[in-house]
Amino acid sequence: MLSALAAVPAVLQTPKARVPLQFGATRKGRRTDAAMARWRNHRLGQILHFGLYSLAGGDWNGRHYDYAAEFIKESAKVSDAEYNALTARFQPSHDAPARWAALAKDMGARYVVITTKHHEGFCLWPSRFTDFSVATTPYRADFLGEYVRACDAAGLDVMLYYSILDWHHPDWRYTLTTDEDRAAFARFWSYCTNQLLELLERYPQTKGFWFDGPWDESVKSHGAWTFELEQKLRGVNPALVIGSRLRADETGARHFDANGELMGDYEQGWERKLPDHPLENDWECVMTVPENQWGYQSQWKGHVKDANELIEMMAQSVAYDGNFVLNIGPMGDGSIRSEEQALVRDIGAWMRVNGAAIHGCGRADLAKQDWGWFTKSAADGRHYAIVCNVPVSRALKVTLPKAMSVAHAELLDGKTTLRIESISASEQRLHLPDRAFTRPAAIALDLAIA
Ligand code: JFZ
Repeated sequence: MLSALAAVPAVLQTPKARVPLQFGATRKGRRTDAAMARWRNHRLGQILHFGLYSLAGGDWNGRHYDYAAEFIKESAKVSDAEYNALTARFQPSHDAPARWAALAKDMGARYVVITTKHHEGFCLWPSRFTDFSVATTPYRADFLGEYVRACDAAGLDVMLYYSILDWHHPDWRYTLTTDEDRAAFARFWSYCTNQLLELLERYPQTKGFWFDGPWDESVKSHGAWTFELEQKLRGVNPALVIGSRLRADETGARHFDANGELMGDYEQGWERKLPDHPLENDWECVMTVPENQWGYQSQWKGHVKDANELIEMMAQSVAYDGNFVLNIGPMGDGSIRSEEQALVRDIGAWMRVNGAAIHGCGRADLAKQDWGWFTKSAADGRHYAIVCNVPVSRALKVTLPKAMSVAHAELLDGKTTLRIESISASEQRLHLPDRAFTRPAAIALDLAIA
């Protein structure tokens, strides 16, 4: 049966019927322009969740709520009036934006994503379209603007996170069942459109939008609107990088249209997980440190990742052609907990020595080895090995295609040249120095092709 099918020439096999779509993907394959290449080469980013929830840290009226702390309004069933009263306490220190930018820079991040408005609806910029913003808090100034300027000064690209889902706006709907719902939601969509255009006008250096919260029936049933919104933003700045999470098509398919094609510039569904093979599309993973914190959470729950684990996730992301973005949840006063500062410092120290194996690198098209990951520089084709599991023997077994071999191997840390031992036509051993490795080791490789 199988062989009979295989004998039919491909052109005679009935292709899967394509769904005709007006609001599906606008492009096949990756974007090839300079702005997208720049985003792709960043490879390491930082995402910040900051809002009124950062003041609560998962605590409400003497009780602690373990769930993701930015959901406190829902978890603790806080009334609108009580929640809105948090604005009276919103007064982060004025040097927070500069400190945060320095922290991202320190980590070796090349771009940052910041929550301009999370599900709670509170805006970090003084929006013309709502009073529920930083303008009506004791802070008063444009917090977002100060952060964007600080990032500019530090040479970091800024992407703006914007939640469509909005627990504060009276016209937000989860479902649209009545004409009144539909009219309200149309007003709500104009509100979002106005705010996004306002953000672009205020912060023209914005490199892209990171949309969130578009998963409810109300948005899904308006695939056309998500299409039009994306087009409108690209009309203002065609270089914008916009992930797949905003989009639905007219059939309600999200991220990928009904024909399986990616909508938007990169796969934005890699949330706290990584793919197990290189992807054809651009993609980005966003990762939390504990299990329950995007926004500041006073009590971390579950497994808390350490620097080595995060460095390995970053290496895997690069090896599989994606970007890795680490989340930080500053406290309401703008300070950052010591555990996160330590992680950032440790990752940064590693990046300063080994960053060449990450920035501007991607998949190497070499078989995965037991000790870690191969990456390859897009600029000069140089290969790197990132060793996350150092063998007790200190001997790395390297198996390459028969015609290929390692001609030179040098640790990025210490510039030590490694002794190379040939085992067979396809196998070599790279001998690491006999010292303790407390972090993954990155090795620059020169490959020879026979
Ligand atoms: C969303 C938000 O609800 C959350 O607060 C945070 O901002 C995060 C970055 O995004 O949470 C999600 C969204 C999508 C998935 C999981 C959590 N997902 O696709 O698995």
